[in-house]
Amino acid sequence: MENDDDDGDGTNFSIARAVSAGTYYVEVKGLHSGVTGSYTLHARFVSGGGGGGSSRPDLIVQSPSVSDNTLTTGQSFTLRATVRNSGAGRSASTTLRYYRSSNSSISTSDTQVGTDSVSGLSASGTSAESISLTAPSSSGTYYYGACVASVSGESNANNNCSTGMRVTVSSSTPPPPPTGSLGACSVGMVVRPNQSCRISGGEFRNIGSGCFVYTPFGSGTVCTGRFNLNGFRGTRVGNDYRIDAVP
Ligand SMILES: [Ca+2]
Ligand SMILES: [Ca+2]
Repeated sequence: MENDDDDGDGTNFSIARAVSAGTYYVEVKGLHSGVTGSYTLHARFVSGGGGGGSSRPDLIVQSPSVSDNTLTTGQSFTLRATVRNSGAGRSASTTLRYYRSSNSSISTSDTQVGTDSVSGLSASGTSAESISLTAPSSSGTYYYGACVASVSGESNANNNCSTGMRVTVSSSTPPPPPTGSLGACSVGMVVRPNQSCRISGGEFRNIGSGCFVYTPFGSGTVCTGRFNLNGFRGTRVGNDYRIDAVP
């Protein structure tokens, strides 16, 4: 890799070489064959230097993930990513910026949603980062990722963003309407929006827009013209429900 006989002081040699991680050998030979003698070898290692081509840092952002990719508006979730120094030289401390994007490509022109500090990393060093975020207030499809700010001497500053993690955001379910209980359900009873009546095992509740929930069958919503739930029958009239039979 390098050959030298007199760059050092006096009759010494001197070699300075930027190297990547690995094992290297220094061989010492006398200038004239057949001449022997003792020698002392001094070696000094400087990590990071940043000057040589192969000892430069190269930060990348790997393994982005979200704690949940189906969210409701305003829901909290966690975005994680790992910053890795894939170069041969030590990287200085820097900043990780988190972004929300409308497409799967994450760049620094996307909407920034938070930052994190990243400490200096040795070659091949990694730093796991995370941030707690809140889903947007509008439903839709979004992508989340992060970009690490480039550091001094970085060999490639065009690979500093992660891929985007897809997240689907839907409207959060509105809170249940206030109770207007009519007492026990009975034949002929008309249950208007936001009213309910008691039935064995739970209640029948008109939640408006022609839909009801019937808790003995779980929390699902039913929107129908006529229903017959194990003998509990009714008919939709506009947005009201008339009870036709109670088992
Ligand atoms: Ca980089
Ligand atoms: Ca984008």
